[in-house]
Amino acid sequence: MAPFYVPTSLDERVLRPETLSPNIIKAEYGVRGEIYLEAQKMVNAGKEVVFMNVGNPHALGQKALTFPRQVMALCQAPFLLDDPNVGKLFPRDAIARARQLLKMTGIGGVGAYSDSRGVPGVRQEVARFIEHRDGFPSDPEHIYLTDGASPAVKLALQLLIRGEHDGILVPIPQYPLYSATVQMLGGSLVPYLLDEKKGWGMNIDLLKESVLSARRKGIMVRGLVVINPGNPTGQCLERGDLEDIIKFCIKERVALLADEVYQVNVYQSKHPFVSFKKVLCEMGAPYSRSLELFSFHTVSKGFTGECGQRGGYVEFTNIHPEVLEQCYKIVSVSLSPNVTGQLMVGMMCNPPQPGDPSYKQYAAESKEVLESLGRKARALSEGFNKFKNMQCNEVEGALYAFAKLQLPPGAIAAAKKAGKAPDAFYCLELLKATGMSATPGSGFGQEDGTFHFRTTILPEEDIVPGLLKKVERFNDEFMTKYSTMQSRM
Ligand code: DCS
Repeated sequence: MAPFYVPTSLDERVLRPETLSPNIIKAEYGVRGEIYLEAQKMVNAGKEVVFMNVGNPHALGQKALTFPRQVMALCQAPFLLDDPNVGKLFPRDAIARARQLLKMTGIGGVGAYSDSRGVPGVRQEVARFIEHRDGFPSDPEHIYLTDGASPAVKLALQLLIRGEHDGILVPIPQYPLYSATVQMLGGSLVPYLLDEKKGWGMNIDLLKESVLSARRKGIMVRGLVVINPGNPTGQCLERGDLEDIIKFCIKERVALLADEVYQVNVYQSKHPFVSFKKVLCEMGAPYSRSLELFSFHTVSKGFTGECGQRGGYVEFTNIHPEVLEQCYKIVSVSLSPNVTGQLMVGMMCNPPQPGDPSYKQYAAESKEVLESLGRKARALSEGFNKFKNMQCNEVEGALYAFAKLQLPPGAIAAAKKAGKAPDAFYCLELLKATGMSATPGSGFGQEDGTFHFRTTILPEEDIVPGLLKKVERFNDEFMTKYSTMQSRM
């Protein structure tokens, strides 16, 4: 007999769903939820699935830009730099950049922990990029490099949330990183609605109402999340909106979390991307000294699309110096962001310049990626708008089409019977019929009584027309089936 008690059933495990923190159980992440798991099962059963639920560019065929990968290859294998043939295999500027980056990382190269805030030289490259983009100074001391934008968002939320009485204003619909992280940190989500009829624009009056209603419940609103360009909604905010948001934050004493990870993914010229930092600086004092701003960016999107490399950054503006010290302490607990991701950030911020040997190829590759995304954005939204009971706002930016479904009561009843949200029911049927894995609007939050689904615009261009045809056929059949059911009910 064992000298200690051996548990015999799962009910005796230390860790069971009912013994976990309720904040873990309550957190939801619909982008990889039920539909995604079903899609995985279909793949395992040998069926063809197009994963349109995640904005994961390379997984859907977007090619890595040549220059950053050449530099990365040399940084990973620095002995190649001593090879007499290196000049035949790599362009001069890639070799020079690899040497420069390896100098920045020091003797340990990509194999050593870096400073917990990131490699100082790369933080300088980020600061120079921001200065060039916005036309205002940026201090590398106020930039932290992170493993993609996600940990940077988490860091800002950790600073803001002390408990359930601290609230964060999050757009509805939103990218569920926000709702899930607020939940996991034990804070309160304070939703504010985006206006679908106005191209998913922000309405400051609705924002104020949300703050007032939260305060009535004893919640102290400490942060506002704005995703621009929007995920899942695809809108690009106008400059005037940004000014209003900045004034609102200062007046209501909330910090602003500016999620600008899609700043390069803009497909029209009516609403070009402009950063919150730039607008804030242009508004001048006292605004420019008042707003507490966190700005996020990543290598996962844009024409780099390097999600797997996990590189991102946060720029802190007007954050109390002692809070920054606490931030440094917090990131130090995780030792170091991954170093290759940091180098990717450096190359995103400091690409080849005109006259450099790699410039032409870099410019051609990035232009091709963006133009193709623009064509796909238009094809999908225009296609969806032609389908029965479906409407989709223009995809002005980001990587997604977010279509509204007018579901017949018969479909809503069938979903209820199946124990599913109506748009999850639609997405599941869509997946089974077409192999297209989309994400239901319920995964992002939506106005009560409305239904949506999100697809990324990333699939390779030549499969888009075929995909649209399949969706149209499925959608027609679905809507007809459940409209007739409704009349028989
Ligand atoms: N912010 C927004 C608005 C995002 O859409 C994403 C990722 C992130 C932050 C975090 O990205 P990284 O951590 O990779 O920098 N977008 C997810 C999505 O909606 N589909 O795929 C990933």
